[in-house]
Amino acid sequence: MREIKRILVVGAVGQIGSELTLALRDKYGADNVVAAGRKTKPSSELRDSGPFTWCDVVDRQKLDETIKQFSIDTIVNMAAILSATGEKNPQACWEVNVTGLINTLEAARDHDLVQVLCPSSIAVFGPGTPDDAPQETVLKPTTMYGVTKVTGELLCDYYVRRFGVDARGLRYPGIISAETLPGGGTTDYAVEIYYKAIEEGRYTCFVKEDTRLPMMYMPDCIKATMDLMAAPFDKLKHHGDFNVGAMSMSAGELAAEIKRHIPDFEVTYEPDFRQDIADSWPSSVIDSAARTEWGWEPAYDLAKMTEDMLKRLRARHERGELYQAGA
Ligand code: AKB
Repeated sequence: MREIKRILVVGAVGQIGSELTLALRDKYGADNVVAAGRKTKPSSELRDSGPFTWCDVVDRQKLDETIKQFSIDTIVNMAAILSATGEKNPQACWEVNVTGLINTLEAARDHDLVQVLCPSSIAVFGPGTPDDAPQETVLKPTTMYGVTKVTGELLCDYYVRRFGVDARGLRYPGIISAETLPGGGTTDYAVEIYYKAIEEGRYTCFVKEDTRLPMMYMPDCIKATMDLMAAPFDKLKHHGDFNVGAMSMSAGELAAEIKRHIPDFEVTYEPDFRQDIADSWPSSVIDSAARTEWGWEPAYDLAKMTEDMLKRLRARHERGELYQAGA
């Protein structure tokens, strides 16, 4: 496997991109990881800790120029429209998630890139998938986001087989984090609940109490992503579609865990259109392929994550940062 030297992270201002970029800068050197945003203003940490540029992954010409300008050999494509926003604007979801992905894969061919990382999601699953989703299973999603992610997985595998492109991806579960808020996903309630617990002591949850979904804490998400990027290509039997599990809990269990730290915390449940999306996804995933092929092992469970989330959010609250975050 050729060595990764200069990485472009597109979608770097988003929930995963913003933390992943900083972790990649630690590992590969700050000057070697270029963060690219589309229009959201980056945090000063992201902007000042290494190169920052503007690049919309849907714009192939701009992508090519950025690759040349910074001598990029690896792209991490974190640009995506998530499930809830995708239902409001399915065409934009297809455009960003599929056209953006094809641009990344074609750029990999044209510029002979070392690797491209193209994330997938548990949204590839649908009502016909078993509740504990196996690696190989029925992929018939009912959301446009899910349709784009199944397409993305198939495209990655096609480019690996047909053109020898090193394309990789994980099926992210709901990602919970204390720095950048997610935007437009169905699993967003699992992040918002912590912010509201700290700021207001109450939360109105948009899915039912017994809604159970696979989730993961951000440090595990970063570790999974970087471990997959570092895995020897010839050891991989799968490419764009690794299941990665960490924890699975209902909204009620999540609320109960927060209440152990904040006993007066009150949660009410008012399901909206996102309930149907959540109901179409499995409760948990079987991730034996990731464990066998590149040694995946999560470090955080619900209790450990909750302790850390509350500690971090309390510190941000004391610095007056949370209301600005808009949760
Ligand atoms: C969403 O809820 O849309 C995302 C996802 C599970 O990919 N967080």
